Parts: sequence; structure tokens; C-alpha cells
Amino acid sequence: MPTTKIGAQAAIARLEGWRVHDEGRDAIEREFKFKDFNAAFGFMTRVALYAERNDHHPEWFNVYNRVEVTLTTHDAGGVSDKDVALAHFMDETFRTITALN
Ligand code: H2B
Repeated sequence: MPTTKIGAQAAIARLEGWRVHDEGRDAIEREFKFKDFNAAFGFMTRVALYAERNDHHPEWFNVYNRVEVTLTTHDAGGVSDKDVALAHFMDETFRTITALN
């Protein structure tokens, strides 16, 4: 079944800490900052397993303790419920990992 686009505005209304991506395509973004590279990569590892399980993958950029994330659904041509679900998973994983430090 094809995934339906809901759009970046509708998505951020359902999230906290995320903003609309501003590069002429429908996407949402958030930056996560960790104690060190170990914590950042632990976060990325957990998210990677979720992404594989759900066949829905983030675009991201990591330098040391910082991870910049952009979410969109290529198949839908914009942000879908799958991005909101992935964003919620990232927020929850971030809370868990930072609570450990
Ligand atoms: N991830 C994201 N973010 N958007 C997609 O449209 C997408 C994906 N499609 N992961 C999946 C994989 C698709 O390419 C495969 C073939 O199922």
C-alpha cells in the first residue's frame, strides 16, 4: 500500500523539537546533541535497527556528539506518518540515552 503524504507542517504539529526543513522539499529536521561520540553512535545504532525493522530510513549527519536528522518519505514525495513514528522513536531513544549519562 502506498504511503500517504501528510506534509511537514502537520507532522511538526504532532511533535516537539522538530522544525520544517527549509530546502525546497517537504521534510522535517531536528538536531540531537549527546555527551560524546559513544552516546551519539549508540543512538544511531538503535535508530538504525528500528529503520531496518520498519523499512524506513533517516537522512542524517554526524560529527562527534552531534546528529542532524532530516526525515521525509521518498515514496510519498514528502513527510508521512512513517516519519512521525520514526521521529517519536528518535525522541524516546534520545531521552533514554541521555538519562543514562
Ligand atoms: N526510507 C524513507 N525515508 N523513505 C522511503 O521512501 C523509503 C525508505 N523507502 N526506506 C524504502 C526504504 C524503499 O526504498 C524500499 C525499496 O522499501
